[in-house]
Amino acid sequence: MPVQKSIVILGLGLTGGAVAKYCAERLGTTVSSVTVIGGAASKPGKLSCELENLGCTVKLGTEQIEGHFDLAVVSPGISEFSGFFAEAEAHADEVIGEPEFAYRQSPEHWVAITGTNGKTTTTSLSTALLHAAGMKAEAVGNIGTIITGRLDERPADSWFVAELSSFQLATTKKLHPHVAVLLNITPDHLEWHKTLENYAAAKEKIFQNLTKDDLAIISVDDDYSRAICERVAARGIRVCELTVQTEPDTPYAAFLRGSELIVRRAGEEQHICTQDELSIRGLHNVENALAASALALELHVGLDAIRSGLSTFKPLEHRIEPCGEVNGVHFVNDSKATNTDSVQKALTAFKPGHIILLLGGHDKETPLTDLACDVAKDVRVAVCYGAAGPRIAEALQNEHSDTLTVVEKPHMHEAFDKAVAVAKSGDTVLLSPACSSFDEFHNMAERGRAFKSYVADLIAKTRE
Ligand code: UMA
Repeated sequence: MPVQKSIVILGLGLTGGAVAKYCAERLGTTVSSVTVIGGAASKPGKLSCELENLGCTVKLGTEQIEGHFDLAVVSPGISEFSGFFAEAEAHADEVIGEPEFAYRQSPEHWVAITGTNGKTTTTSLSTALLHAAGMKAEAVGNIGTIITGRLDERPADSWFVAELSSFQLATTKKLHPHVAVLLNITPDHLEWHKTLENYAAAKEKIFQNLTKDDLAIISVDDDYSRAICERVAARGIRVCELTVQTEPDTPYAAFLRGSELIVRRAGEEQHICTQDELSIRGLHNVENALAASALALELHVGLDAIRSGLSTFKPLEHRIEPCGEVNGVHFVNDSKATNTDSVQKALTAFKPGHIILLLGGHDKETPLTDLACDVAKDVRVAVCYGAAGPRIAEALQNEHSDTLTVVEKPHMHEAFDKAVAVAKSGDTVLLSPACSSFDEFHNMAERGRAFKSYVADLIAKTRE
């Protein structure tokens, strides 16, 4: 008779729902009881009814836990420093997150990818490279597919390519991928982690169980990642240094030489392709492609499959996504750029002096000095809008650039109209807002779709 565990699940979103269903199906075998605590804002709905019908106890509108449990599984949105999380620690023998839970159920064939920016693209691209070689692989995790929800259908020889956020990594203990990637660390999510040090420490956990048989692919282009790279290498783990700024002299490295992408393994160089053979644009995407190639080579994918995957991969929605052309002006949706670092990276994808940039939205109050410096260098007209518009406009004006014009508009639609009015043939109108969208939209996807609808309307009007 297997040991039966009592399980409490915190959060009633995608994660909570999937873990509760998985556990409910095992009631009476490996699970003795399933309790879901929805959180202060949770209300009855379709999911809570479904879980009750499956035999779960569902508590809504509360963060209070009663009784004691063998295991708590906490949704990633719930901060480790919150009272809700503390409740789990007080009422369960062990507290873990969902990727850790899924890993314990099915620990074979995992690779994992984290970083402040680029992790979704790198996860999708890595999966595409494995598919190009005819391998079974699925992109899971923070990308939007709950890992636990895929366990039952997982073929034995299939790889999980897991995008893991800092929230998810913070609650991992045994999770042990064969290849782990860290793309970059820049300030983000401080409301959850409280300090940048905590945020970086959570990301570093992706490497905590790696052994000498595994490969760590780590950027050396920012201070936090470089420090992690040194610590992981000091443990005797094989580390592939990832960079678009230098040429490392380490036996494992993934770097750019001129415009050529090169991955070095055990001292031997593999010439992957040139920058213009990639289907995705911008220097940050070169880094993503290098990371995905290094990961694929470790899993024995051949160079032909890698090259074919890199040249045919389609940009993801809302990430430097081309969405139309009118009178020689190109429109690009980069609504996913919700922090300044993403915008600085997006700017590298376009011709300096020919960019009309839409910036603004909900003000995260992050520093703007570095962003303003790059915008002044590359952008011809910056149209600032929304709640953060005035603060961004002021930061840009403080650059006193002769080549940059700064304009303010109240909302994104007026900002778009202004961008269209000033754009000339050969320019790119780029929505890369550096802010979250909550002042005007529900989320970044709704904002991106709104931008695309403005472009579609403009195209329709020019055809009339
Ligand atoms: N809840 C509370 N209090 C809180 C937070 C959440 O009670 O402070 C409860 C509520 O019941 C709420 C539920 O938890 O309904 C939602 O849980 P959640 O916020 O953890 O979200 P999920 O629906 O489970 O989705 C999560 C990720 N969300 C977050 O990390 C905030 C999704 O990433 C992820 O795709 C999904 O799991 C699958 O792994 C989203 C995200 O914004 C896209 N991620 C951040 C990012 O990419 O920057 C990290």
